[in-house]
Amino acid sequence: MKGVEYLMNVLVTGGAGFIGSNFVFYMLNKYPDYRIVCLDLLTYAGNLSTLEPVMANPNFRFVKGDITDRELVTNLFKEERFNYVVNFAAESHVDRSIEDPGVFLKTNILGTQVLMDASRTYGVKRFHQVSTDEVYGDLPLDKTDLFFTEETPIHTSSPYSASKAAADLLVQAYNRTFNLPITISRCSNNYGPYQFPEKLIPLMISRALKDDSLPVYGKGQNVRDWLYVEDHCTAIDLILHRGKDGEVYNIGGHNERTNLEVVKTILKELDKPASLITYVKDRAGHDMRYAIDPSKTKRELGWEPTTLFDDGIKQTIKWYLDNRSWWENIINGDYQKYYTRMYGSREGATT
Ligand code: NAD
Ligand code: TDX
Repeated sequence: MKGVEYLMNVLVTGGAGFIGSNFVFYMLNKYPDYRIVCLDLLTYAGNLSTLEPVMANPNFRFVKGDITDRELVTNLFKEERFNYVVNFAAESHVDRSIEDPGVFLKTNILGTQVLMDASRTYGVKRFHQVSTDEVYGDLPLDKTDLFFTEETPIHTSSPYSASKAAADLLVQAYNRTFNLPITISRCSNNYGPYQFPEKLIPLMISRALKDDSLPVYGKGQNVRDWLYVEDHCTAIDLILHRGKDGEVYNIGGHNERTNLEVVKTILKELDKPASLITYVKDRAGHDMRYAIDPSKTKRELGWEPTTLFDDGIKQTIKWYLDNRSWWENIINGDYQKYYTRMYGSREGATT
C-alpha cells in the first residue's frame, strides 16, 4: 500500500461489471479515506473502460483475476489484508445459465468459497455476499399482497438462481461453522448506467435506438421489482457498516412493472413505435413475479430508496443516449479489445 494509511481496505469483486462499478464509484466518492481494490476477471460482462475514470485514483487498485483462482486470491489477501469484502463477482444472466450452467456453478459457488477461505485465513471484519431475490423463486401474478421476506423459503428456478442460492447457504454455513463474519443482501432487479445490454432495459433501449425489433418473452406479463442501482449501493454500504453479523437483508423499492409496461415506457420516452415489439418464445422456467418486502432493512438500518422508477428510467435512458459509444463498443465487441490495447503491454502495472 506504499506507506499510505487507509481507514479501511475494501475488496470489491466484480467491480468492472454493472452494479460493482457503480459501487466502486460510490465508495471512492463517499469514503475518501478508504482504499478500494477491485478484483475482476473481465469476462464478457466486465468492461475496464467503465473504470477508466478511477484508474488513476491513488485510493483505487484494479487487479485482473479470477475469484476461483485460489493462489491469486490468497496472495492478494496476504498482500492487502482487507477489512471488508463485497462479493459482486458472478455470472449474472439467467438466459446464459440455461444455455451453459457449468460456469455459473464454478464462479458463483466455488468462487465464493475461495474468497471466504481467504477471508478466514487473513481475518476480515465482514464478508458481504451480494445475492438476489431470485433465490426465493417467484410469486403468482394474481396475489399482489404477497412479497418475499427474509424468511421466505429458498426455491430456485434457473441454474443462475440455484447457484446464487447455493452460495448463500455456503456463506451461512461459514458463519455458523467457522464464525466468519458475514452478511447477505438479496436485491430485486437493478437498472441504471453501465448495465450490459443483454439485460432487459439496456437491451430494449439500445435496440429501439437502432429501430431493431424488441424481443419480449411470452406475453410480457412477467413482473419485476425495479431498483435504481445507486439505491442498491446505499443499502450495501449500510449493511456492510451497520448490518448485524450473520443476517440476511432484502433490498427493493416497491417499483413493480410488467415487462411490457417497461418496454412501452422506453418506446414512449424514445418516441419510437409500439410496432417494434416482437413477442418471442418464452424463457424456460420463466419466473412470473418478483416482489421484495424491504421492511427489515428499512427498520433496522434506516435504508430508503430515493429514486422512483418513473424518474430512474428517464435518467437511465438519458445515460444511454449520452454514452452511446460505451454500449456501441460492447455491441461491436470492441470493448473486449480494450484491455489488451490499454493494459496488455503493461500487465502487472495496473496497480
Ligand atoms: P455483471 O454481469 O454486470 O458483472 C459481473 C462482473 O463479475 C463482471 O465484471 C465480470 O467480469 C465479473 N466476473 C465474472 N466472473 C468472475 C470471476 N470468476 N472472477 C472475477 N470476476 C468475475 O453483473 P451485475 O448485474 O453487476 O451483478 C452483480 C452482482 O449482483 C451479481 O452477484 C448478481 O448476482 C447480483 N445481483 C444482480 C442484480 C441485477 O439486477 N443485475 C440484482 C440482484 C443481485
Ligand atoms: O430480451 C429479453 N426479453 C424479455 O422479455 C430479456 C433479456 C428479458 N426479458 C424478460 C425476462 C424477465 O422477465 O425481462 C425480464 C427481465 O429479464 P433480465 O433483464 O434478463 O433479468 P432477470 O431475469 O429478471 O434477472 C435480473 O434480476 C435479478 C438479473 O439479470 C439477475 O442477475 C438478478 O439476480
